[in-house]
Amino acid sequence: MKPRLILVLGDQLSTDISSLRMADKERDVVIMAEVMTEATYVPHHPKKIALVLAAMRRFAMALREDGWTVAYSRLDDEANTGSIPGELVRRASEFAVEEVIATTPGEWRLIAALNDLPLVMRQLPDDRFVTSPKDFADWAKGRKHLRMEWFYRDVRRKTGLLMDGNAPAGGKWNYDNQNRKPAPEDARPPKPPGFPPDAVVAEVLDLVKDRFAGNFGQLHPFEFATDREQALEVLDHFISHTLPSFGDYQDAMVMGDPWLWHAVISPYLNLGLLLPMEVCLRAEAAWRAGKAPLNAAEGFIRQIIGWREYVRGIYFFEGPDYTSRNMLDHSRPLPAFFWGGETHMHCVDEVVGQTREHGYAHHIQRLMVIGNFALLAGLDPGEVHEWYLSVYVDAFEWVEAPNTIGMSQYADDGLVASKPYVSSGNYISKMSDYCTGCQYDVRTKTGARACPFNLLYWHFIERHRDRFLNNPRMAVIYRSWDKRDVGQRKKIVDDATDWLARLDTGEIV
Ligand code: FAD
Ligand code: DLZ
Ligand code: SF4
Repeated sequence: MKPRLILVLGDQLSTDISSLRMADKERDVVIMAEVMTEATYVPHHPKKIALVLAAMRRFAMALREDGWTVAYSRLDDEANTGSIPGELVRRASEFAVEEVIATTPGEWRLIAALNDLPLVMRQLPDDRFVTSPKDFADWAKGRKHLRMEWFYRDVRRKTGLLMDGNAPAGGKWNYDNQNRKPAPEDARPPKPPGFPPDAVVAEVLDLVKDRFAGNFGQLHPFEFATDREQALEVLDHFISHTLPSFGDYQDAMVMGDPWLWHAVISPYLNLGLLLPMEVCLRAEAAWRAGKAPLNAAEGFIRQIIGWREYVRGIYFFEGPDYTSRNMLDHSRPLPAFFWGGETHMHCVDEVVGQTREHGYAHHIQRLMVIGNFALLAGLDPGEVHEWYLSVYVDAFEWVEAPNTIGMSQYADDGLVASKPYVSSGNYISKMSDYCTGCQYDVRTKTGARACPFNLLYWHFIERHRDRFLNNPRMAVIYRSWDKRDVGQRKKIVDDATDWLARLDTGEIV
């Protein structure tokens, strides 16, 4: 029998993936390829490229040790054609293969490229998730609103996670109202474990340094886990030391501490080194053993079987045009400070700086600092989407796009978010220590020292009046704004307009 090619992509590093399950160790050839098209479709953070390539190399080594034949293309191999389809065609000829078995990629671009190949191609479902795109489509059918909360409750029932019979554990589905505390001043959250580079990782780091030195982002120090064993160590550490406070301080932001009480497992989940159900079962077991409170376990599990599954459902349900949506008609280009240029806004500077250093920011930093600014300032959502896809080590389009286009930028007209995630500086001041030492004053509402978030918030509210006035969750905001003195309102909007004009001329703002 002729061999078949078994494709394993850089974010499909699970031994139980559907393509490998269908394969025959004696007959088939596993193909893995480091290629320039994947390394350059956006200017990825160097840590992200290094993480993906190092984890791919380790995974290939483990497969070989397990008896598989692996055709592995390194980025600098002379014969490397530079793309996944190119490598499939090249290897098909090398091994006299006519058929390719793949697990469906997590991006429309690559799904289409595989379908265009002059080879027999079988794309199997990626069943490493708790729900399938079909489950989501069935759930969505006939619903007016596709709200995450209702989806999440169905997944709780389906999986039995945090269920006592038919009822949610503790009597409530969601404990989010307990999860909004700022960090205590003397907090010392335990740092997640780091892994100093061994020879495999060091070689990849040299390659990335040579080829991608111009990309935004700091390559060293590199301490991410690059195989399942190390990823499990990160998970163990989180469950034992960090989960108990995860719920309480989930939304907190602190200067100089990027990780706080977060799990920092999204890169490993998204590469396939960890699986969503195992992670959730660990959190539930910690709660049932009395080692973590319910608000922490529920908050964590909701992020994974709620948000993570839901955004994947949205991505595949909405189709390839989702990333070009722009319902608010925003078109301002990304300011230079997104790529490390100077800004006087201390919060933005801090989160961009941390992103440059680590390729990581937690959810509230992404949503309520960077995303909030982008939405208030009317930045082009397509550019914002490409930025998020580039700069975070966990960024793959199926998860990044609905979070950016939908949740953060409201560019899908409220499909994901029931109201835009915008706030004045007050929210950032309450949840972080960023305003200390900022050149702007968060308590000042107009004038040169006014916090730009304060100005832009009302500019946003005013310029989108027609769209949001009748949104039930926004009505109270318009009522309070409209009660203000006309002159005061005009002054705020004029100051915001001036600030945006200065931003547009490239002045440091
Ligand atoms: P924790 O806070 O410890 O949460 C645990 C896990 O829950 C995460 O590892 C992640 O797998 C999951 N999770 C939490 N929130 C979400 C969410 N909104 N969507 C999907 N999964 C979630 N997450 C990505 O994995 N990749 C992305 O490219 C990405 N882009 C984002 C862009 C924007 C604008 C926003 C607002 C959020 C984005 N997120 C993305 C979601 C979230 O910010 C990250 O999952 C989280 O910060 C990862 O860090 P952690 O592992 O420490 O998460
Ligand atoms: C992100 C990424 C990078 C940087 N490099 C590779 C690569 O060289 N080879 C590969 O197979 N995958 C890579 N990836 C991950 C893919 O971009 C990812 O599989 C698709 O975006 C689908 O999610
Ligand atoms: Fe950010 Fe405004 Fe606070 Fe400065 S004052 S850190 S711009 S919220």
